Amino acid sequence: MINRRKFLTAAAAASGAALVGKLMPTARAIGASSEKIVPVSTGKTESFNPPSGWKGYKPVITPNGLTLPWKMVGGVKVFHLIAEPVTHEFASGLVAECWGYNGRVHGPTIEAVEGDRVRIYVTNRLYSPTTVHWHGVLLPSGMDGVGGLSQAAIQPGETFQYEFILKQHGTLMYHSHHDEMTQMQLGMMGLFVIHPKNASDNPPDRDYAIMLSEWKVEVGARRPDPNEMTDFNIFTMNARSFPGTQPLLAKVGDRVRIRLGNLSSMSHHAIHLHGYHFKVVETDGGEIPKEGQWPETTTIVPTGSTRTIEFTAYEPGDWAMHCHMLHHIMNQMGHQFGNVIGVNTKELNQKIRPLIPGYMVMGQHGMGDMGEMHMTVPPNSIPMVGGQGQYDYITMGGMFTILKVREELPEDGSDPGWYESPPGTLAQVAAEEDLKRDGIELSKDSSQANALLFNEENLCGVIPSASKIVTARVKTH
Ligand SMILES: [Cu+2]
Repeated sequence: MINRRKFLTAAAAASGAALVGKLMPTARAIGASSEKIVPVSTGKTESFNPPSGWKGYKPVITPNGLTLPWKMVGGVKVFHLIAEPVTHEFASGLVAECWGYNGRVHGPTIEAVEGDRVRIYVTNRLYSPTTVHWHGVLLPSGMDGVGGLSQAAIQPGETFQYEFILKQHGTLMYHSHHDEMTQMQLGMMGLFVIHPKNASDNPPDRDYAIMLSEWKVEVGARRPDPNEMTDFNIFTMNARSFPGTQPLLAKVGDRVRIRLGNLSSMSHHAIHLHGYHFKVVETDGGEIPKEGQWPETTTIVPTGSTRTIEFTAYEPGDWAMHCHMLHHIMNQMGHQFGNVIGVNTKELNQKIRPLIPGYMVMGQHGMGDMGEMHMTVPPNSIPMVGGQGQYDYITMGGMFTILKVREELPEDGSDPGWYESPPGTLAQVAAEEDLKRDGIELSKDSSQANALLFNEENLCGVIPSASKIVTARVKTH
């Protein structure tokens, strides 16, 4: 039986290079690409200060992103989006040829106020037609941006003009609505935040905006593959993968709002925040009445929607915030290897190396090996997991970031560094006298880590006895 994916591959092969070349550039076609090389967008967080005298709202912070500048012309708020190829860095070591807006992937966050009349120019600097759809915004049908249905596509070199009055407030999005599969999987999307008219009444102390998305970037390739349907390998917050994600900062007592939008091709994301209970206060359909909100630690953000969460940051610390779909907190490579957890791979390596010099079977102790061993990764790719934390290697990548809550924060908004746990509040190796007091007896040989046995013997298929797993080390004074 031929599935849809195989069918598409077969169809593309059958119809030949001419069709492929016309429809979309593939990783292989990169060499022949006529795209202009632009500076690499590295996801630096930048703020935009509204023109002086403007008192409309407290601007959002887009970590690793930017708010689109605007100006007032005759009472209209004027924006200019430029659709163009962007060389984008997902995390240090992985750069890809994406499509975005104004030199950014994703596009800058558009911010306005309920009641504003906005005029948004869209210039197409791609070599493909495009349109922009204002996702969730209530507007006239002819401004909705669906190519062919609500308007003609914007041809390369053309500039279109969208104009409408914002009748609502909330966290909305914008994205290409022409050849959606290609253009959105190459990065053409952004957030559209509309503040309420009375936004200055009770703004949160910290207002963050994060777009969730997923990508397929073959190891070593520079072009995200828009044909991918299931096997995505880069999961991003504002188009950055951990350790490339910028931490969110808050001061103890701050009311924090985090706006989450999801325009992944195929996935919903279960965003989980450690250390707090939050409430979902808003979707892209509007505010949720107080009586309808309930406490949560995880919220599903379905693709094509937004969820806004709020909480008060009472507990200082370094708190993880990440997707709870476990393969969404991994980077590239993970799906390429056989499962060798618990297998002594020493002999296997020795047998394969004469054939493939330097070959190494990976993942003997689980996938944490990948980062910890500081293995060299293939050119233009990032390790499957994480980055160095304060205490150990953080064995997550992808859709993972850190909420840093502190009594005091640096004035300039810079990263305060790692959290120092007060005495008595940090998990550590158990002390011998504590074990004794609490009647926990460990057999003599159990102080030998089971992991050591794994290294010395071929344990393939053998399930170690529970007693051998209990402790890896015992702290002695
Ligand atoms: Cu996810």
